[in-house]
This record gives sequence, C-alpha cells and structure tokens, in this order.
Amino acid sequence: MGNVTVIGAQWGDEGKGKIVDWLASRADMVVRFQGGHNAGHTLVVGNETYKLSLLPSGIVRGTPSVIGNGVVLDPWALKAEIEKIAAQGLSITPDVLMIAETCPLILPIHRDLDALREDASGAGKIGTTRRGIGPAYEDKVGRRAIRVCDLAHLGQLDPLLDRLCAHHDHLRAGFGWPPVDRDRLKRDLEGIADFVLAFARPVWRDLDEARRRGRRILFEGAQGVLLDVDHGTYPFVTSSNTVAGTTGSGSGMGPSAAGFVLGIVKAYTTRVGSGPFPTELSDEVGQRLGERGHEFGTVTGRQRRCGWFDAVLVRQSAAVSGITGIALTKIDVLDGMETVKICTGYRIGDKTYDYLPPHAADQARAEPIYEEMPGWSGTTAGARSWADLPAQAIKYVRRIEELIRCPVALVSTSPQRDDTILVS
Ligand code: 2SA
Ligand code: MG
Repeated sequence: MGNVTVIGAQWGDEGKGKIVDWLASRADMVVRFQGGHNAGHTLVVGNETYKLSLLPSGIVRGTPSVIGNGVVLDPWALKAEIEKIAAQGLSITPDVLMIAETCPLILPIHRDLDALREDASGAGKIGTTRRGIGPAYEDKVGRRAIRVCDLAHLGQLDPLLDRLCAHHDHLRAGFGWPPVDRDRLKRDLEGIADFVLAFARPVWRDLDEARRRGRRILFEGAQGVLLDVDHGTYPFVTSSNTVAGTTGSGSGMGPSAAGFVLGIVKAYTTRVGSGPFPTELSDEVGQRLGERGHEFGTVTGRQRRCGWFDAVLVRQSAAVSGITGIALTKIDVLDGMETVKICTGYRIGDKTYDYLPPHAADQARAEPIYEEMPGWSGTTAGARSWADLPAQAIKYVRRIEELIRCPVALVSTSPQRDDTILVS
C-alpha cells in the first residue's frame, strides 16, 4: 500500500474517523491538511470512544501525526483536546504530534466574528460550527494572519496585531461591537506560545524525508466534498478546499502525494447546518435514519438532517476530487427498511439534470428523481465478509457502484474497526 487519502464524499460525517483509524494501523504517518476543530471524528477503540476535532486520528494508535499548514489552528482548542485525550490515558508528545510552523491561528476574534455574522444573517445563515473557521481563513488569504511561527517571535508581534486589529475593529464596529482587547489578545498569545511551539516543526521536511524513505502517508480529510469552497453547495460550504487535491498544498508535498483516494460515503445522506439537500426526508423515515444512525454533530451536538442516498451528488464528488474507490459506511442503518430509494437525477422547473447545477436557487428547488429497490430483512450489522450480507444489500451496494461510476473498496458495518468488509 502506498499513500492513501481519505476524504468525505458527501457533506461530512460519513464515518471517516473509523476508516482512518483502520488504515492508520498500516500507515507510518497521518496528516491533516485542511479545516480545523470544526471537524468531528469519532473513533471507537475497544471500550473507549475518542472524539477528535483537531488532532489527526492516527494519534489514538500512536502513529506519528501531522497538522499541516492547510489547517487553521486554535491553540486553546488544541490544548483542551490534548488534555481531554490525556484524561482518557493517551499522552500526546512532540514525538507523535508535529504541527506546521506556517499554520495560521484561529483567535478568539475569529470566533466572535463567526458568531456575529451568523446571528445577524437570519434565515440566510450558513449554520457554521461557530469555531471561527471562515474568518481565520479570510485573514490567512488577506495576509493578516498570526501564524504558529509568530509565536516564536513574540517581540515582533506588535505590527502584526496592529494590522489584524485595525481590520477587525472595523468589522466589529459594523455590528456595534467594541474594538478588540488588543492587550488581552497579546497576553493570551504569550501565554499559549510555549505549549504550541513544543510541537512546531518544518513538517514539510519530515514529509519529504518520509517520501524519500518510501514511508506510507495517510492523509485525513475533514468535512466533505460537498462542503468544498470551490466545488460544494456554495455559499453553504466551509472555507477550505476539502477535495483530495488539497493534500499537497495543505501539507507541503507535491500533487502526486495523495496516492489512492478513498472517498467515504454513507449508505444514505446527512447534512448539518443550512443549505440545499435535495433528498432530505422530513417524515418518519428521515427520523428513523437519524435515530438509528445516531446523527448528531460530534462537535456541536446539532441534529443532522437525513435523507436517501443521492447518487448524483456522489458521482459529482467522485469526479471533482478524483476518488479512486469508495468506502461505504453505516449500511446497517438501512437494515429492516421495506424499500430503499436512490436519487438518480433532479427535476428543476421543467428540466431534468444528471448533475447538481451551481446556483443556490436551482439547488434549493431541485426535486429528486428516485429509483426504488426492495430493502432487506436480514442484518448487515457486524458483517465481516461479502457472504455475510443479505442478497438485497449486495444489490444495493452494486447499484450504487454503477450509478456513481466508482468501485466500492470497503463496506463498514458497525463503528467497530474490525466490522469492515474488504471488497476485492
Ligand atoms: P464552518 O464551521 O465554517 O466550517 O461551517 C460551514 C459549513 O460546514 C459544515 N461543517 C460540517 N459539517 C459536518 N460535520 C462537521 N463537523 C462536525 C461533526 C460538525 C458538528 O463532525 O459532526 O459537530 O456540528 C462540519 N464542520 C463544518 C457546517 O455545518 C456548515 O454547513
Ligand atoms: Mg464528523
């Protein structure tokens, strides 16, 4: 096995955590390359459940893990997460966690702005995680960010804070908010600097060395392709590129680093936050999916919206992010359904589409065209081989494969790591 990139191929929460954990045992390094602590990756190891937001999932098994430059890093959230994991008996040392010196920081002022904007947007709000992700990326691209390496040069922080605060004071005034408490922000940064710097390294060198030695790198994506700032359901997206192509730029490796691109796909569809969702079910079927699938946000606890599998969207995700194979998760949630539906196209006004057009208004009124299949009465939960699956469940997987034009490489049948079917 060479390098593998794991990305969500829907709106996030496809069950990446388990698959990454499963693959991490075969990898030499695990790398996060985008997003921040808006991610929520749940890993079940024996009797212990770990909920990670910022830390790469490899950390749970002691695999050296990297937070790449493409990630926006909230240093206080990092500390809290490391302390939480420590309380579960895992100590995170600089031997296992490496952070890019060029990571932009998420500061309390980014969280403020995220919340101010969301609260002021009424029905048009994005439904962000309110973690300051968007504003932090804006400051990165706007060349105003404070980065990890700035914490090693505290004497030169003042001009950076001047620029940053001038920008934020202006924005805050627009919401009737007081200016940034600059002295406090500076003190907070001074207070956290040593903690973060202990993990900071030129990780691009470690990765280059790993590549030269033929080490296997596992890239761990966060969120999903439909939340990608370029390819997702804009503007109801996150502020990073979630596609596999970001692995190189978000870590300091070349474009070929991604290797095998494994798209994680849930056997039905969920979305948390606002935005279009053509196959959303507001009836008892949707409710049943949510209950059986425990569909609540890992970070925010928000209830996720649920609906039928949308083959049109996954086909599009697979194309725009170059997915090599799919891992299908949570098929057991469909056990016992009388019939199952798959969306194969949309009707928008008097036209039909075999892709999701880009305009938010068209997306909002897209009506799904369904194909219906009989469900299965047997159980898929805990199945570890193809032969353990009911015949109708196999048909469902094969039909999905056909429609999304991408092979299914893995099927996950429970949150437990070993309940995974390798499809040869
Ligand atoms: P943001 O905070 O700026 O990234 O929010 C923008 C949109 O991206 C969505 N988003 C997510 N969707 C699914 N899962 C995410 N992670 C957590 C989880 C979310 C949670 O794994 O459960 O706990 O609520 C995630 N992160 C961002 C978000 O809902 C907005 O639609
Ligand atoms: Mg999640």
